[in-house]
Amino acid sequence: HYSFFPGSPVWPVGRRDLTYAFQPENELTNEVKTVFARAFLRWSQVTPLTFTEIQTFSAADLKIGFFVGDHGDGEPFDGVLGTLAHAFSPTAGRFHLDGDENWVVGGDISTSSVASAVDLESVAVHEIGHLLGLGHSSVEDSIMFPTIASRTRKVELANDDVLGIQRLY
Ligand code: TQI
Ligand code: ZN
Ligand code: ZN
Repeated sequence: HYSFFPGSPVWPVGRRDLTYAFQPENELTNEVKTVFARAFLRWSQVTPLTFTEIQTFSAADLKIGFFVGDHGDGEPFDGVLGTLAHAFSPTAGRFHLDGDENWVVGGDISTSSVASAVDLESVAVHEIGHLLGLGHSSVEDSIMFPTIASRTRKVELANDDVLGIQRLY
């Protein structure tokens, strides 16, 4: 079953057309940015929320960046595997990914020869759930289940994810 953060924080009415931006120093390719756009779309399809990329990082509601090791927020990344990414509850909007992971952006991760490959879209869909106010779920098929099998792609919202987000929004 789905869960919320303590106190069930959400993006308030009046802040439901959300903007996002990428840390400019990361210089991400359009292919990578498209993965995030697809991940946002999955949540916008089942909520009244919209997500629009803007170029002014400081002005964005949701701030996305790849970082390595200690990056100044008290939750350092740890190299390959372990922590892959973290995102904070509403309305913090910070979404950080571990730049040391072997991120898979396109192609079939199940046939990747890299044992530590991690599917970027799967992690993005999960972390956006956190950004919007979902905690972890006990339903194994759900996006918000706290573990994912290695070299697995899981990007489709389960019923449990939809029920949870529609209770919040
Ligand atoms: N990062 C953890 C996560 O996002 C960080 C975390 C632990 C957390 N407890 C939390 C974030 C409570 C918010 C609230 O769950 S992770 C997965 C999964 C991670 C793990 O790097 O371990 C995914 C990130 F589910 F696959 F294990 C993304 Cl999809
Ligand atoms: Zn961080
Ligand atoms: Zn999580």
